[in-house]
Amino acid sequence: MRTSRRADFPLLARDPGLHYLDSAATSHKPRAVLDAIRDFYERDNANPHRGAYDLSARATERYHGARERIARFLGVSDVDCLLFTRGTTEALNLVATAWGHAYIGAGDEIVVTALEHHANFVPWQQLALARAARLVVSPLTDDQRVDVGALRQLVGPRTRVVAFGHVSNAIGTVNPVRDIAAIARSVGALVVCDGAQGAPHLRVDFDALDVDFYAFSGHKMCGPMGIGGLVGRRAILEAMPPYQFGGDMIDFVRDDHSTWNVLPHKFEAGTPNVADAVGLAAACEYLDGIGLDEVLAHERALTSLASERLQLIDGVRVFGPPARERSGVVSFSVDDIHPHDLATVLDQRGVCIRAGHHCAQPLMRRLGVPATARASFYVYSDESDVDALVRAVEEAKLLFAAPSLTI
Ligand code: 7TS
Repeated sequence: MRTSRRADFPLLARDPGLHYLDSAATSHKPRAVLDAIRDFYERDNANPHRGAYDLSARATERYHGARERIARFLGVSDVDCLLFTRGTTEALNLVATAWGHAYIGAGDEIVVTALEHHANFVPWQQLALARAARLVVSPLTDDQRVDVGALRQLVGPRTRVVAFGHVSNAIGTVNPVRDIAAIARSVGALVVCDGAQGAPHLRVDFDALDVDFYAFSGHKMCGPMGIGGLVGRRAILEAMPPYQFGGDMIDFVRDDHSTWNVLPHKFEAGTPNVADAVGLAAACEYLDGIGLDEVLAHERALTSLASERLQLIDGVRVFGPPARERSGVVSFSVDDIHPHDLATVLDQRGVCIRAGHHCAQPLMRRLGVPATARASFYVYSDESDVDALVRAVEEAKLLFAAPSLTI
């Protein structure tokens, strides 16, 4: 088994008894990222793009340097087409609102899959409601993959958008992005990929991916909270109206109308989050230092081990495709124990898992469960985390089999 990088993560290093298995919700931050943020504030802090003084020019340089570094990480050659947002949620709302209200009309169809996180479901649902369009939910196979054959049947001449996740946060299914994009392209639909769980774990090469938009969150990939982005195709971004209005995003403001700045500024109204962009660039440097192939191999080894060992426990059901095909997620249920109760027992043993619908209620309905328990792994996880998880689930089973005992 590969070694973990726990020592690089101050929060984990200071608490050896903590088994953090909720990285799909947010990852921990390596020292290099924390140092980069502090360094920005200590040396270069100023509002970029505005001041005529050297310090502001340095802040501007740091901001654009960060954009270039993150673009390189994601395989984006047209750097100004990487727009910073607060994260995936804001990025997807940007597309659904700015693009959607410009191009979606009555009777049009928007296709999403039944695997989606609410952030890639509700904005499209609301757009469809506002424009009298139709939201079509593409079904899944029995092992919770996108049913590509069914999707092909669903798209047609009225399909304007196909929006889907790179990787499911709830069960770890990795989607065939190019196959889905090809189906969307065959009818001329916009291709939108939610990369919140893709960018942290898989090598993303935006230029080769054949999607129109790719959304991501920094905090799930070793970066800080409050920064993420949207990568888009230049022609589409230039033709789209802005999302928010204010400082930085204008060219001229007349009394009766305004004109817009060039990319990326047109979509970045207001003071940008420079420090966290710098932090995210450091996170990309950190992950590239490990290598994305190694990141995935490491977490898949742990995911396979955890899935195998959990499935040996009577009454445990693991959802989704086989572990070797998922990202670092094990979503499971234990007969007769509600996932919330399980998570509480595990927490008392220092094991942090997520219990609930994982912001994927359409998926939970299709699984026929209100919630699952989810353990998710990342670069700092190791075999001792799997041991602690399995041991704690076994203990929870014993506790709930003996109702007279209190937890
Ligand atoms: N899309 C996917 C696939 C996600 O996993 C998440 C967050 C989002 C969108 C939204 O990202 P945000 O950074 O804008 O919040 N997923 C989770 C999760 O699985 N548990 O907590 C947040």
